[in-house]
Amino acid sequence: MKALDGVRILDMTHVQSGPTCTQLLAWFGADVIKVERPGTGDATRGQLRDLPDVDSLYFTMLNHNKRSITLNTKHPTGQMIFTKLIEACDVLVENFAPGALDRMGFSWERIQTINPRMVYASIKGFGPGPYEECKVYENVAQCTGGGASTTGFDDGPPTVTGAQIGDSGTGVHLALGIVTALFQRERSGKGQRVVCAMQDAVLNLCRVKLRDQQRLKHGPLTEYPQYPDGTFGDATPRSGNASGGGQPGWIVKCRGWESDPNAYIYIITQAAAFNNLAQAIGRSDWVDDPEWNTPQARMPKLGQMFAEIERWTMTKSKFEVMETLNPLNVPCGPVLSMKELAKEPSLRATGTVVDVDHPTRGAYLTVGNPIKLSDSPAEVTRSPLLGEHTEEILETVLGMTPAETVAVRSDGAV
Ligand code: CAO
Repeated sequence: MKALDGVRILDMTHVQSGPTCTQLLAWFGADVIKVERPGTGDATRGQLRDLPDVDSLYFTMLNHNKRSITLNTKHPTGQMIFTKLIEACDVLVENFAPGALDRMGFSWERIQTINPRMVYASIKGFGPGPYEECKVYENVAQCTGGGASTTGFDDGPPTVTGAQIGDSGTGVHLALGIVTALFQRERSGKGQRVVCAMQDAVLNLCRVKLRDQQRLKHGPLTEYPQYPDGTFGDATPRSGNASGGGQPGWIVKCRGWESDPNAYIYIITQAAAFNNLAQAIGRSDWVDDPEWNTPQARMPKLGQMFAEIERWTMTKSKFEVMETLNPLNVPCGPVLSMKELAKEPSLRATGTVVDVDHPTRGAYLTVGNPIKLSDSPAEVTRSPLLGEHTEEILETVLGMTPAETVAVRSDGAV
């Protein structure tokens, strides 16, 4: 048994943000029916292709464990089928441009009339306000949600991160909204509207930077690399690799950094383990030196402190540093490349990185469910081919006869 067994999702999502959400729900056991436009389907099937005429990795890695039905929801017969699907499902998820579902004729009011138990969940770029009609992609959200203005180095331009906090970050938020609404439905018997704006989700993930905006009024941000010699403006600046928490941290070079772009490690100089760290790097003199042996004394010279630490880390590989410092309770983490992560045995063992077989592309590597439930195992099954389950869904979910499915196909609705 899986946690969401019996929950049926009408998945109108495309690109990355929405599919991330419904993929998680599928891993938890929901029956996810992905509705795609006949002929083309989700645009990502054909984007960033590495192999000709084969669903892209972009698509396959975001649409595991789902079924695909092609359906023209602007065609009258397609709309009749879509109405029946709304009746048969528990959740409708979409991330079209604002108003797209209303333009198809399916407003929230109409959806509630068709199925009062329906949870209707959407991702949009912005919430209500001046930008609510805008179309939004990942990096637009990173810029408008506070990620870009606070990422990078002070003397460089705003920078977006590799982590897809706008798309996948919002998808994860929406998944929580959906299961929360389903939980409430258990008691109220009613569905509800769930909306998550990408700007809001990114800002939520940048919460500590809004914290720093308010701290700025009361003096410089002493853990930022600008302190004590640089200047602070009136907005939270970019903090380079400084830690966002109360314990100073930085990325330092390790042996081989000259040729290996990832020969680095992040080290946090947690106060409780500072003496251990000082001894490990050959600076036992810091332990009794009032210039160094309190967090307050170290604050104005974090640059000098990390330079000293780096002198030591540069003599070791990032894994040797990890092996030395972890037993001393010094939190640290090597900068791992995608190549290293793909080979990491512990991630394979837990199913976080898995091989999946696909009928037209062959085997490929993907990220499995990062959320582990002890009583709801999540095996990863391949993404569906375009319309692979059209007949199956029409017949088993909607109870149509084979003759009726032939008719709706020749009608051009599927
Ligand atoms: N049958 C018939 N029509 C369909 C259909 C189907 N099965 N599926 C989609 N369509 C139609 C939609 O109804 C819409 O038609 P109208 O413009 O006439 O209403 C049209 O296809 C295109 O939808 P769209 O405007 O959402 O697509 P786009 O490529 O222009 O924009 C995106 C893409 C992502 C910018 C936009 O959907 C958006 O802003 N979404 C919300 C924010 C979001 O999730 N962004 C993350 C994207 S991942 O980086």
